[in-house]
Amino acid sequence: MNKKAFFLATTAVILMMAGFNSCKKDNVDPQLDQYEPNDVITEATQITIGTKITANLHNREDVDYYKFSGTASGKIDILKFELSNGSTDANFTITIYGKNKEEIAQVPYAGSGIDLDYQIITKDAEFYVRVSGKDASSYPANYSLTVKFTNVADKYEPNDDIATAAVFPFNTAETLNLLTGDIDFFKIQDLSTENVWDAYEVKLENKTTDMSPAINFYDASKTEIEGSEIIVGAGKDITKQIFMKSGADNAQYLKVYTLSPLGTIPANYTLEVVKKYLNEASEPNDTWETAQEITTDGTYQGTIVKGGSNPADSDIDFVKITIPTGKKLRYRIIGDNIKYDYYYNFSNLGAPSLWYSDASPSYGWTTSSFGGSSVYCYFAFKSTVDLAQWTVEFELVD
Ligand SMILES: [Ca+2]
Ligand SMILES: [Ca+2]
Ligand SMILES: [Ca+2]
Ligand SMILES: [Ca+2]
Repeated sequence: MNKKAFFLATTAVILMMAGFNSCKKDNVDPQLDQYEPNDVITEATQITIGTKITANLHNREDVDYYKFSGTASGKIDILKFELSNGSTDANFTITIYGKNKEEIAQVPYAGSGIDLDYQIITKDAEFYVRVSGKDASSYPANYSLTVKFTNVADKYEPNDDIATAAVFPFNTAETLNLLTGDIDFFKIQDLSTENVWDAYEVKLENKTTDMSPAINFYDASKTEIEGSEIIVGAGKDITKQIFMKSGADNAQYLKVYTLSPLGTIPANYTLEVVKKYLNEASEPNDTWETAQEITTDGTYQGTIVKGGSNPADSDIDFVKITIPTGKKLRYRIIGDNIKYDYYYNFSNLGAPSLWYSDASPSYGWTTSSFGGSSVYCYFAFKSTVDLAQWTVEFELVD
C-alpha cells in the first residue's frame, strides 16, 4: 500500500467508526433509562449508597443490575432497600448479592403496584442488587430505588470485641442497642482515685420482650472472671453488684449480648453503672505506709468493701496510733466477720513488726504497754466477707 492509499483506508475506518457511533445513538430506545446497559451482573451500574435511582424495566425481559458502594462505617448497621413502584400493575422484586457477587437474599415479590421495603443487618458497604419484575400490562415499568444505611448503631459502636471496648461513664443511663450478630463490650474504670475499692451496681434495663440479655465480666487483663456470666431470660433486666479497685491499673470489662434471636431490631436496652461510694474517706489505707493516722482518743469506723483471704485482692484498712512515752493504749474492736493484725515500731521510719495476726475482735478493753517508751501501733482490719464494718475505740491512759 502506498502512502495515499494508506491515508484513504485510515480515513475510511475513522468515518466508519464515526458513522457506526452516530447510528447507534440514533437507534437508542427512548425507553432505555440512563443506567443501561446493566442486564448482567458484570455490567452492573455503579451507584453510591444513599443515591436515589429513577429507572425502569423497559420491557418484559429487562432486568437491572446495580453495584452499590460507599464508605464503610465499621459498625453493624441496618441497610435498607426501598423500591418505590411507579406503575399500577408492575410487580417488582429485588435480589441482593454481596461484594463477591454471592446471593444474599431473594426478596419476595412486593405485589402489583406495591412498593418494596427490605433490610439486612451488615457491616459491609458493597452490594449488588438485581431489579426484576412481572405482571406489567405496559412498559416501561417505572421504579425508583434507594439503598441506604440507617445509622442505628449506638454511639459506643464499634465495640464488638474486647479490644474495642468503649469506656463507660458512671451514674449515667445510656441508651444502647443490639443488632443481629452484635456484641457490645464496655470498659469500666474509675480514675477518680487510686487503689480504693468500691462497689458498683451494673444495671441493664431490657426495652424488649424477646431479647434474653447476658453479661460476662472480665478483669483488667481481659481474662473472663470465672462464673461471672449473668443470664436472666427473655424480656428480663439484669442487676449485678461488682467490686473493683480504682486507678489506672484496674478495670473490668463487660460483654453484653443476647442468648435468643432478636425480634424487633434494633433491640434496645439501657445500661447504667452506679458507683456506690461505700468506702471510708481515709482510703486508700491498704498498707502501713498509707495508714489512717489517729491523733485523738475516740471511736473510728470503716468498711472492708471487698473481703477475701488474698490481701492483694481485698480491702485492708490500716490505722496508726502513737502511744507517747509513759502512756498506755486501751482499745476495743467491734465488728462481725472482722479480723485484725497488730503491728508496732519504736521508730517512725521503716516497716513495723507484726505482733499478732488474724486476731478476732475483743469485746473488752485491751491494754498495750511497751515499757514506757514511745511506740507506733498499727491495726490492719480485714474480713473474708464483703462490706464488713469495723469499729475501734481508742483511749490513751496513764
Ligand atoms: Ca436493564
Ligand atoms: Ca456492638
Ligand atoms: Ca476500707
Ligand atoms: Ca482500705
